[in-house]
Amino acid sequence: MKIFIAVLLLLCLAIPAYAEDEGVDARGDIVSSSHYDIDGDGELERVDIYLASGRRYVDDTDWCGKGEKWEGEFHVRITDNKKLLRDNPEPLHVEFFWLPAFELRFADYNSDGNVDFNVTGYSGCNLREVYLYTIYPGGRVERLDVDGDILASTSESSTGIVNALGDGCLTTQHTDDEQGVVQETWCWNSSMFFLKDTILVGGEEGVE
Ligand SMILES: [Ca+2]
Ligand SMILES: [Ca+2]
Repeated sequence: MKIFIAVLLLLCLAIPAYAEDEGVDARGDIVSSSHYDIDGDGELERVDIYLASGRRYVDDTDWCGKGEKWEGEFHVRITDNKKLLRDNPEPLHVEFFWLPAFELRFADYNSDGNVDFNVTGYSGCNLREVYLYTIYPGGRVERLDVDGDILASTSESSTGIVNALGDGCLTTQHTDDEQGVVQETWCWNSSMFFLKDTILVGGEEGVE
């Protein structure tokens, strides 16, 4: 009888632990979770990037994109005090994100009053491509078009260092294998960003 009770107790203890593990698995689909007051009402909204379809796995094929990653279609969901504002159906333009999860950097890159963010996607062994998105006050997320490719160095995380200059222009830096560290200035012309200026800010010693 004592053994029976002991087994019963163990089972009771095991059930909540299992339920918690299930919860961890569900949260494992969230690639990025950040907070920002997107509508300027003084209350923070939550901005989640999640894997809408695809898989989380370890890519052990020998290439620069290997590692533990989420791969598939990523959506952006905005919630306000636990109420869903908008689950955006348009996927991000990124095929995969490496772990771990990350927080977004927010800024108004094109100075139109709506906050923006960026994510970076694989663009070869030494580079990431920076994708810019805007969030409208109701939660709609749209990509900000770019006439060309904005690049980031591989040392950056899944969100790149994009400096908003406050006049509709932004700067980014990346390492070019031949030139060294290159700084680019991109400016918004009311419909897309275009490359305004490129300067060399570091010699070949800056090459990663
Ligand atoms: Ca708000
Ligand atoms: Ca903006």
